[in-house]
Amino acid sequence: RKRVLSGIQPSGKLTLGNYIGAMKNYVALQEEAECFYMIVDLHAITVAQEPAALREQTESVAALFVAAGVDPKQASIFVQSHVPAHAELGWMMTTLSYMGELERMTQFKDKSEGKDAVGAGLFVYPSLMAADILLYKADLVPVGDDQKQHLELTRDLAGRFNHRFGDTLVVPEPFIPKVGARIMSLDDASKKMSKSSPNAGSFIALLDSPDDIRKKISRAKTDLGREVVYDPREKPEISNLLSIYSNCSGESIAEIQARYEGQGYGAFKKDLAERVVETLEPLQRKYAEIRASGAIHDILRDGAERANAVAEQTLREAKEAMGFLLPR
Ligand code: AQP
Repeated sequence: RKRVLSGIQPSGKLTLGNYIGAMKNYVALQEEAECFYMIVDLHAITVAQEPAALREQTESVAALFVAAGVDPKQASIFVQSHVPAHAELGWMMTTLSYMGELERMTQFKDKSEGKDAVGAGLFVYPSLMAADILLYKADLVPVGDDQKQHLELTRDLAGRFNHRFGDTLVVPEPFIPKVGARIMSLDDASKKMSKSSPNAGSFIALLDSPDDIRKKISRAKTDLGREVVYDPREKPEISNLLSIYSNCSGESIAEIQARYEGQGYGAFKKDLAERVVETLEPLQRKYAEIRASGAIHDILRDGAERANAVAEQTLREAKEAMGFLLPR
């Protein structure tokens, strides 16, 4: 069986972008592969987090995984800081990373732009992400398009490690959805939809109420003209809304385009809002049930146990290969 690893930061309210770009594939992969899905709190603190909010969001993201259809019996759901091997191999990967390659990461450039105090954690984020993946010897990593560059670095680091210390780590492949790999912001289609955006109108949170969803979509920016056509270069805003529609309804972009021919943006947006509401309603219902049941702690304990078993083994192999004296 192939092994799959992916993670999401508890750094805000999960968005429709996280769902379409990553979580939908979590569910699709769990039957055929051995899956590890984690809530990456060590990554979240690369940007300042309020402690109470971090704790609440960590639990909330875990419950959202289950609500979205991840089955904790089939897949291991766990919190990154519950598996100490991440921090350890993360440090080892940091020592193998070059400043130059980390400086080229667009996420670092975006998140540090215009700030005068930039945390070092933000800079070495990709080294920790490499450790996350390599600990599980993952074959596949389901992520949105924005993580492609980090995954490329993970592949380079695994190759570098194996070259210097002998074959130890598995070089992973990205698993990126065809439509919706990059859901854009509702107020600016040149930026990805992001949970840490200061403008709540720019994203749809998975737990937004139906009315909020309707409001946000009706206010979403549109391009000049009135034709609903998919053309990311000339009509980036409408194209983004079309790919959200297609992901929620399961129809092809061509089918949707044909339906709204000659109808203008208004009718399209109104229906799109309903498609999003219909997609999120069952998830929200299940989320409320899980939170009320208190089952999440057992799920996370179980997940961490399975994750630790695999991660500790790889860490031991990596330490041995690098020349660490293992305790006897
Ligand atoms: N807009 C998006 N479209 C498609 N996929 C997306 N992902 C994130 N945004 C989109 C995918 O979701 C997974 C989890 O991402 P993350 O929590 O590690 O953080 P991120 O990629 O940095 O996402 P955010 O929402 O923008 O978080 P913040 O604002 O906290 O940095 C990844 O697989 C990602 O590809």
